[in-house]
Amino acid sequence: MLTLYHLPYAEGYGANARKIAILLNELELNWKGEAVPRDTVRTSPEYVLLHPDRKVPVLKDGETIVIESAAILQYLAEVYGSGKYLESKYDTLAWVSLQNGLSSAVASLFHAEDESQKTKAINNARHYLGLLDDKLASSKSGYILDSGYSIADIAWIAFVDERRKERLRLESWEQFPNIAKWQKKVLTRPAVAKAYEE
Ligand SMILES: N[C@@H](CCC(=O)N[C@@H](CS)C(=O)NCC(=O)O)C(=O)O
Repeated sequence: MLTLYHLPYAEGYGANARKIAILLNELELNWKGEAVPRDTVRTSPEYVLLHPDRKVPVLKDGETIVIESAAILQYLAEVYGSGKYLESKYDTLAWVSLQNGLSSAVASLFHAEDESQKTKAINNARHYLGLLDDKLASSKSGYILDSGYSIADIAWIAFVDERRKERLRLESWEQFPNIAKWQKKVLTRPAVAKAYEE
């Protein structure tokens, strides 16, 4: 049984934990979620032993603890998927890594203290969305990598949602037409839909 530590639903399940829930569902693994209150994540002396930067997600697999969403996605794809969803390995990992740019921009937006910092963060986030949109424009599979659906799609889809659309002051995802088309395709996958219900 695998355990995914995440923030409680009421505090926002969290895009990073959702990435892992999607992949656990895609791989049809036997797993359970364990909600950790934000206070515990931030202050408990035990939690810092799990994750030195006091973040979720954390995956527990028997005695093995894996932290950081990118590492967890790779771990699951390699250990339980025999490389499934990690076909063009280094290109896939590059796009998982590029997604961090969007995560950082969204985090700076959250912490922005004035309008100028907000604008800077929004422009930075849009820059990363632009990279994704351009990449999708030339995709042969309709997913990020020409080789097909991968953990890169999973990393990005978790951040392409209503909440972030509003924060980034986008009227619609159609402002990035290739992202909008890709979003519809990815959201129809049962494993993805299920991770939004959990
Ligand atoms: N680089 C980390 C980022 C994880 C992260 O930012 N998690 C947020 C929730 S999505 C968190 O743990 N926040 C704890 C807090 O707000 O104290 C990853 O990719 O896993």
